[in-house]
Amino acid sequence: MKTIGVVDTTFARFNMGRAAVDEIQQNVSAKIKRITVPGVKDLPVASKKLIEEEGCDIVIALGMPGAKEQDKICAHEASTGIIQAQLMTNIHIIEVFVHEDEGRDEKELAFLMEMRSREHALNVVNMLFHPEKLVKQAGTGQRQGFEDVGTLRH
Ligand code: RDL
Ligand code: RDL
Ligand code: RDL
Repeated sequence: MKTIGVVDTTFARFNMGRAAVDEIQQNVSAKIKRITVPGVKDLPVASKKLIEEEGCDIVIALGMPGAKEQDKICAHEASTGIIQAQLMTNIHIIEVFVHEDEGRDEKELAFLMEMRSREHALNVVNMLFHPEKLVKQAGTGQRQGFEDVGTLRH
């Protein structure tokens, strides 16, 4: 059986990991290893440990960069680390970031955090079990959370 790693943060203002686990369980039967770390900068090593020590075949790493300038820098550093962990392990770590200032208000932010977590969880399921489904979506302007933007030419 394939194993999917799920790592999220206590910094986030919505339980992104729970949404991702729920979406995975609704779509596929896989083993899930879930952990939670304090913030986005802790996601890279947590993901790498899920891969190397827990045998995960893919990982979904979820977090919420805050709205301040130092949070944006922190998020960029976290992203760089997540990419490095992928290159070191040759395993995908799907990064699900929702910036706190992407929502107009708390209601929209919560909606976005839930929907982006779920839509990327589905991407993870498809990457692992149905990669041909992503090829079918090539060039279609998919977005996670808000509306897809669509293709330029049919
Ligand atoms: O290793 C402990 C912390 O440094 C780590 O958890 C950081 O990711 C925490 N953190 C910040 O220090 C910060 O300035 C976070 C943010 N901003 C942020 O915007 N989002 C986070 N963590 O998830
Ligand atoms: O690992 C899953 C995603 O984080 C990853 O696919 C990103 O490349 C998706 N992405 C963004 O998160 C973003 O803020 C993309 C863009 N911007 C972008 O401008 N173009 C992309 N992806 O192809
Ligand atoms: O065009 C509006 C948004 O798509 C754009 O602002 C994106 O950069 C928003 N975004 C992120 O900032 C991010 O860190 C997205 C993702 N991750 C993502 O994974 N998928 C998105 N947008 O559709």
